[in-house]
Amino acid sequence: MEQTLIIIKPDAVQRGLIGEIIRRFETRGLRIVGMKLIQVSRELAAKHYAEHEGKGFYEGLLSYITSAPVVVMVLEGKEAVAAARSTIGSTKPVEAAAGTIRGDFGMEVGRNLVHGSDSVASGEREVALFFSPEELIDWQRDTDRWIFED
Ligand code: ABT
Ligand code: MG
Repeated sequence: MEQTLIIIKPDAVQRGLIGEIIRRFETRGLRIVGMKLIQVSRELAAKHYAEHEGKGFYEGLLSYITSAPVVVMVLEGKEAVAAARSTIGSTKPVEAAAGTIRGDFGMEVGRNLVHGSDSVASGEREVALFFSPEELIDWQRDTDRWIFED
């Protein structure tokens, strides 16, 4: 089953939006298979954002993501990556559609509240970076047949 890594970033945690953000993914129909509150180290942040190393915003990105605790979650479901990205909204919050997390709560790209993996391959890489296999729970949710056709 497809998995995506979600990070509820420091600004969202500081602003008391953890519950609101989890609620949106839960009600969308994605199943939570892993979840924890962590302080991201510089080493982990550098691995997660390796593709942006050398870019102008890289240092700011690392200091932002390491500045306060974050909630990391693994969400599972058919097309979980695309579903999570559409719930999150565009990278630039001012361009994000109303009704998305960034469109409803964000103003700046450097304070964009939440991360979701951008492809199935990124999802696999990022889940393995943040979670050990024992931290992920393979469980059956009774409502799944009312959310997914098969
Ligand atoms: P993430 O979910 O954080 O990966 O954001 P998203 O995938 O929507 O956007 P990408 B392109 O992956 O950007 C990663 C982070 O880098 C920041 N950024 C990006 C800038 O500050 N300036 C830029 O010009 C670009 C392209 C925003 C993203 N996250 N944060 N914070
Ligand atoms: Mg990204």
